[in-house]
Amino acid sequence: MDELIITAALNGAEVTRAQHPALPVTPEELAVAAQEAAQAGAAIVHVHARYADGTPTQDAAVYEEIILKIRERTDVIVQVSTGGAVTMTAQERGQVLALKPEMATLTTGSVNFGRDVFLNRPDDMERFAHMMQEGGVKPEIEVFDVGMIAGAMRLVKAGLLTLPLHFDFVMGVPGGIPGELAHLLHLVHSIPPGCTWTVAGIGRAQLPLATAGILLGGHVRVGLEDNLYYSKGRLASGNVQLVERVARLAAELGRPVATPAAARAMLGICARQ
Ligand code: KMH
Ligand code: ZN
Repeated sequence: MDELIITAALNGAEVTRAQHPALPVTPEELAVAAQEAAQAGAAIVHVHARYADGTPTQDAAVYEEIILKIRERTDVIVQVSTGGAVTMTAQERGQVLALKPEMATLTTGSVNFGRDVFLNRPDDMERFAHMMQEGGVKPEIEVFDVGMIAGAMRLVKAGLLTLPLHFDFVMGVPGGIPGELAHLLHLVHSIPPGCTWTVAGIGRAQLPLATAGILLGGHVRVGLEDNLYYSKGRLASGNVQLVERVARLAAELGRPVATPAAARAMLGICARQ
């Protein structure tokens, strides 16, 4: 099996400081969090920009500051979000792609998201995919339900995405695919040969699905965006604790953890300055 790529989803757009006091929000906090996550074994950090008061934003200037500050500290892969927050328009969400980041998320379908709707119209997905293709940005296909794999394949057919793709199975969002092992197996068997995948279990699904991801030859995403708890009723101390647990599990299960350089090679990413 390939080395294990751990992604740390550091903050998300919807989680608040009130829910977790260690949530990184400012560019400086995100840079420190990225460095610590990388030291704990993360090869990728998935980041959402926020204004200083915690409000989510897709403002390219804020993302640029985050990326520059992370770059001063670590060579971890910085993956920005085109998903943004459920309250944002697609126009807002796409602003970050002007930076031509080395990696960005792309959700290939719409899904209920708790009491909200995470809307991804075909025109917007096509526009994001086109911008990523033009900018040499490696997409990570966010799959919140199984039909989104077919959504990605439509973009491949349209010439807007290129195989092999890298998928992230986000499992356990209320409204999306439940975080159960049987569903993970179905997702894994539904992607084309040669593609890579990672799994992000939401809430209590995080630990069992991370373990399954390690065993099945996939990769793993953990972090405060997806899960605030270390165990039932006990908040995680922060992103590092969640990353460290995956690195420990991987060591026990015989999967070495990938460095950022190894992850870039596996995913076909060219490092940016
Ligand atoms: N905040 C969610 C609505 C992504 O980063 O691309 C979307 C999300 C996915 O977090
Ligand atoms: Zn996200």
